[in-house]
Amino acid sequence: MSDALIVIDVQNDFCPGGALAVAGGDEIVGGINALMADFDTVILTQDWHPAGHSSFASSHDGAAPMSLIEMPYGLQVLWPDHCIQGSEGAAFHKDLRVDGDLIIRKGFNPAIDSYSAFFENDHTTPTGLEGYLRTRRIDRLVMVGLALDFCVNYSAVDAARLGFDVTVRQELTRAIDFDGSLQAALDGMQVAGVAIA
Ligand code: VGL
Ligand code: ZN
Repeated sequence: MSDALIVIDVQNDFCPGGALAVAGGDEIVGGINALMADFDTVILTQDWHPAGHSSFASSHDGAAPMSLIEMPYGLQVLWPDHCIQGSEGAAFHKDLRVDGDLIIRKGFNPAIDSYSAFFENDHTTPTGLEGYLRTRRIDRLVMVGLALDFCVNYSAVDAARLGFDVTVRQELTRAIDFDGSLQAALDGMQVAGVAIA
């Protein structure tokens, strides 16, 4: 059995100056690059939405960014347009090492958002990452990246539920921290059995 580093969404739109900027999002790049050297397997994820994605406030008449909407799969935050496929905002931070083993894209289904690297937000449509890890006999995961309270949180909780041993290295993450989302995420990860280091 072995381990993998999963680097979540270190993309321009989540860094200062981006469309959905996370404060200090760019500060973690150097530390993540250094940590990659400790892992045989490095996996990067990339938020990858088509224009007009249903998670964008601009796709819903009169909806303000950061408001909530009821979707068929549950409550969804409506975000500013971000990480549109092929755009500069969707590109990885320019200093991030991208010579990992696998890049997994998510959020490309127009009707369902996908915070987690494992399942879309309906919690059932898989991305395929679980199969990749299991067939490569990887059972321990370390997660870093953006944003701690959304995509890192959802990925870590899903991985723990699937039976992986999961550690989030909090100093190599940054949070959006919107409406109590950071504390809720920390509590939820703890309940799910995720180690926060
Ligand atoms: C993310 C909101 C919308 C993230 C992605 O990477 O945490 N957050 N899309
Ligand atoms: Zn997104």
